[in-house]
Amino acid sequence: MKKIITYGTYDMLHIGHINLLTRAKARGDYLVVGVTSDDYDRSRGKLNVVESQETRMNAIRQLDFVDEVIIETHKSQKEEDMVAYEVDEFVIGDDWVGKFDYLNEFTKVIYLARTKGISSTKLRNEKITPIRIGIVGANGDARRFLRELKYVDFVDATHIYSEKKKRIEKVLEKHDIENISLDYEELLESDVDALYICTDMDEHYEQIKMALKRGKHVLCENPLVLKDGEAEELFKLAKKENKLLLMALKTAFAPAFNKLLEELKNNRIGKIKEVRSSFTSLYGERGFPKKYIKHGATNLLMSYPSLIIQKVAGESKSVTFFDQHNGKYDVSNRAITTHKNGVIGIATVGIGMKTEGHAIIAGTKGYVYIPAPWWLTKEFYFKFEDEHKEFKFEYEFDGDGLRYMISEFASLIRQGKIESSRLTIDDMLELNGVVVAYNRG
Ligand code: C2G
Repeated sequence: MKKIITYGTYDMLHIGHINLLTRAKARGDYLVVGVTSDDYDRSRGKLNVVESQETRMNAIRQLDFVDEVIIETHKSQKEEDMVAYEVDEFVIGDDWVGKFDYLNEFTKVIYLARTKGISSTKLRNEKITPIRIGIVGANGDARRFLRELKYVDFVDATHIYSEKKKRIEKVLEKHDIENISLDYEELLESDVDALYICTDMDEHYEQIKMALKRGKHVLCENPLVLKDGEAEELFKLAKKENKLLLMALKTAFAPAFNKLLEELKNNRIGKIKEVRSSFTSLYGERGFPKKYIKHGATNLLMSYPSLIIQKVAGESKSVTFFDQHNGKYDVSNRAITTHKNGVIGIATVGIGMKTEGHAIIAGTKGYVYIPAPWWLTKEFYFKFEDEHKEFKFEYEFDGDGLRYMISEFASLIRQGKIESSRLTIDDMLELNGVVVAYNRG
């Protein structure tokens, strides 16, 4: 039996894909098709894929001449698959000529002519209506968001709102935004589909509530809200309105971070016992305004270390804080959480204390080490008692990483989903809950 393998994203499956797949099948008896995972596509810079990995895989499964559909999650997988599936030929379109010659070591590499005049990009350009986003707040976060937005197609910042006109003007120096509003109501009246909220954290609760009530999807900077019950109320409202409410926590959507979570499932470090992570930033030295700094280390930073603890350890049972206060706000804090599965979480934050920003996940057989800054996850190491067994994963983390988050936000909206599997509503309630528990005192 002659086995053929080919790979692709197959976004908006079209005649070009079908032609390639039928010709691939005709070269042998058994056709294996590798469909790229969403994270793998994001890690290789394909941020504009419209359909989810499940939709794309299902479309390929419907083709009766395809014998097996697998998921492609990382760059070196092709070599591994050639051996695992005992492949006779690797087939791919000639837009890749030369790029896969290295696979000749494992199997025969065939480049087939692409079908002219059709592509997923062309279909997307014809069929996709861009999502219109309103920026709420005109500060450094807004500028960073707009810089990264350029890397994601079909999402346009069409409006910006701030009460301070001067601040809007500063944003407009570098970014073209058609409509400006000095009044939040006016923005909500407009035809934007979604809002990116990056105002002072005290304003989030009201702004999110108003936006959801007016039928807007919301991406909001962390922490989402500060007081008991607010997050629960807002997620309930989002569900009622069938709108997406997502916390802007970029790490949750980074390809390497998601790969790390996937790798942890294979039990290589044994049973996980402890997750330790920190995030410190001397905002005073970095010139941030006093108004911002006064929120304290926990409000400003705790969502990040809580994220990795939540994703690895799950639901918590208790939280104890060890904070250091200067009389006005907490300059540092350590939150120790116990979790239902027995894991201990140790999250350290500081704005008046500096420490290494790494994360460690400790298990009974070994540990994972993510070097600083772990929240811009690029690489991570599996380490063991026997240091020779150590191995490393390496990924790209482009720009500020917001592009991965924006891409996820847009693709969820397009798919009509109101929850992300990478940052679920339960995840957000748990990690916002740590901030709320501290504020409660
Ligand atoms: N294709 C084609 N004709 C077109 C468009 C695409 O023959 N008009 C082929 C591509 O050459 C590729 C396959 O269809 O062999 C899937 O294309 P994409 O979905 O664009 O996937 P791609 O990014 O090329 O994936 O691991 C992933 C692969 O390396 C390539």
